[in-house]
Amino acid sequence: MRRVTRISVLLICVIVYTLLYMTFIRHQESDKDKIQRPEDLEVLKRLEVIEDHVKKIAIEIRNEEAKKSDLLEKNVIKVEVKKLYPDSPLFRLWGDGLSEEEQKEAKKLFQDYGYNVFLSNRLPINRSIPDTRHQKCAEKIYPKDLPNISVVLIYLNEALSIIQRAIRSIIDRTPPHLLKEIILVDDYSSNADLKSGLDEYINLIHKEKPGMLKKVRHKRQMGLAKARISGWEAATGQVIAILDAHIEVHKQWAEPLLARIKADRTIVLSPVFDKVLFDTLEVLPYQPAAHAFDWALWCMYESFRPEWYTLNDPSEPGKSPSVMGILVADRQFLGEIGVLDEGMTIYGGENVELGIRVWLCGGSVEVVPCSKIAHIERAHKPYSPDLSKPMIRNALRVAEIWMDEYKSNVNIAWNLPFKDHGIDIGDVTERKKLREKLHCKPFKWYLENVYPLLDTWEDITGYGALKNDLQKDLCIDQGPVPGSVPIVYGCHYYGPQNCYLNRNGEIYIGGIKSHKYNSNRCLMDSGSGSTPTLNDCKNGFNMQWNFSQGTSIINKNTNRCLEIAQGEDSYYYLVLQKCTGQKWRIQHAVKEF
Ligand SMILES: *[C@@H]1O[C@H](CO)[C@@H](O)[C@H](O)[C@H]1NC(C)=O
Ligand SMILES: *[C@@H]1O[C@H](CO)[C@@H](O)[C@H](O)[C@H]1NC(C)=O
Ligand SMILES: *[C@@H]1O[C@H](CO)[C@@H](O)[C@H](O)[C@H]1NC(C)=O
Ligand SMILES: [Mn+2]
Repeated sequence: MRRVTRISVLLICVIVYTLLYMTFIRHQESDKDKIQRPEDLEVLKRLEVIEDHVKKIAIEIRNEEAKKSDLLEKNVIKVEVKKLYPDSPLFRLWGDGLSEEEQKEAKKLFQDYGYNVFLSNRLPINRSIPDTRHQKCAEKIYPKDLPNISVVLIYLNEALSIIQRAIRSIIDRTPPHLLKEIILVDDYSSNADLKSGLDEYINLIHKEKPGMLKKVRHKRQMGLAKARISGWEAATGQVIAILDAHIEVHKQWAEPLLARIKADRTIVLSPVFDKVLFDTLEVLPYQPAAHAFDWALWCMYESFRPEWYTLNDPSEPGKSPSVMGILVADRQFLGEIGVLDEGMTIYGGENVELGIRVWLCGGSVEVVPCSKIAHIERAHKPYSPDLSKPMIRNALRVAEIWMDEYKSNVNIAWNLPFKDHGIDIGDVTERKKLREKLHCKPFKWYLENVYPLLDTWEDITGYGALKNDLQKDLCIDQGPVPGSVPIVYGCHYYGPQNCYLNRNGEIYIGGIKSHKYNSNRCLMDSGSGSTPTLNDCKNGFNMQWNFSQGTSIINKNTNRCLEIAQGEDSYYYLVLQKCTGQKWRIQHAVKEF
């Protein structure tokens, strides 16, 4: 490719990327560390392909330039080094020219940490990162007499150089008179270099800033929520920032946060994260967005409320339903409203709990666009490989304490029984007492005033697997994706077989969306042929069915029944036909319907 064409391809990629990204932040669901829902993975995958493409072209251009000058200098051609791990995500875009020994070392470190420690160890601890803020941010003037801040860094088996870089960036990019201390909370890491290596670094920093760093080490692993609480307990500044340790703060990150809290001590804040790629450690800017969640309590990005867009100033703070995990608050105010829920285990849910509690008990939550933090998105995480178990437990706990008559939406989202899910959520009496003591508002207020985009699911009457009495090991399934033909298939009870009934007589197949701006896929009788189809519930017709537990499923317009029939190949097929009296049952009934 000639250079000019290449650059135009690069430009087009960047534009497509931006467009996709804008769709993505509306629908995306991750906290930077949390798992994506399948529908978001699709967009994410597309984004990644384009991102890779852009990076490859950029690397090609760079390599060619480098090669040229190399050849001019030495007048020789370098011998190609064998790539030992062509399939490892670490070496997709990075690692050219490393010796076999170096590749082995890099691979080992990557397996241990989930990001490129080999490269991190070779980059300057005080590397500069691009200023990715909106241009208006640089023009803002903040008061001189801001409250001081304690910064808490939480970690579990983090690489030493990554923690050093976090510390260095905080010291270099926070005005010295505002930085009270940095508290390192170690949730029982086992890696050796964090022991003596970190202490040496602390001594080095203390020559320049005596007493700046404090270490809190857990004697056993206590999980994210408790680690954050330990940091809060150790802090003495007026404001506390609780951050991950795989971050670098950007220029002027603290001032906009401190100014906001000086103006109103009841606001809990989040900076905007930029993404640091786990392989090249390059910084990819993210646009500001609100932090929110679905009914499974997975985090996701969300648009701000309409008022924020009316302001037409992307540097202004925007109200947010919750935080993704990183949080900044008045230290005493955070204490008054109960810091974090100590009853949360391992990972997940604690950030949503905080968001709901702050809003219901007298405060509010904002995302501050002029405060930016670069955050490494790991390829894999240090806490348990399957996070859904602790996630379900913590989500049920949040529901029980805070969600009143809406609490069973969490059961619906995780396909648990409506009552008696049998999962131990720990003791919630203390947290319920706290809610009473603080005179917190009902959850309905939160849904109406803070997060009206969340669908209340009040019309759902049944959910789970939908089975025909004739073949109880077969379940209705959304069928091959993409596609719109539901099938019957051996029951496995995962997402594709999750069905939902609502009061209108609609039947969603293959999942339910948490947000009003998304629509579900409804079972439809097109009126001709014998094949049932799935269609957007907002666009279809013949989507209402007469069905209650243990009866036939009859289309209210065509009067045909949804039934199963055995084909010549002896497999069962899902068909629409004249009713023969087949009966269906759905796994969980919300109440008698
Ligand atoms: C990093 O630190 C070194 C040594 O103190 C210094 O010479 C250099 O200018 C610093 N680089 C940046 C980007 O601040
Ligand atoms: C920081 O804030 C604390 C708590 O208000 C105060 O006691 C202390 O004097 C402040 N420290 C500095 C260095 O300003
Ligand atoms: C639904 O079916 C039941 C019997 O199965 C019948 O009594 C009822 O009238 C039907 N309702 C509608 C709206 O078709
Ligand atoms: Mn993180």
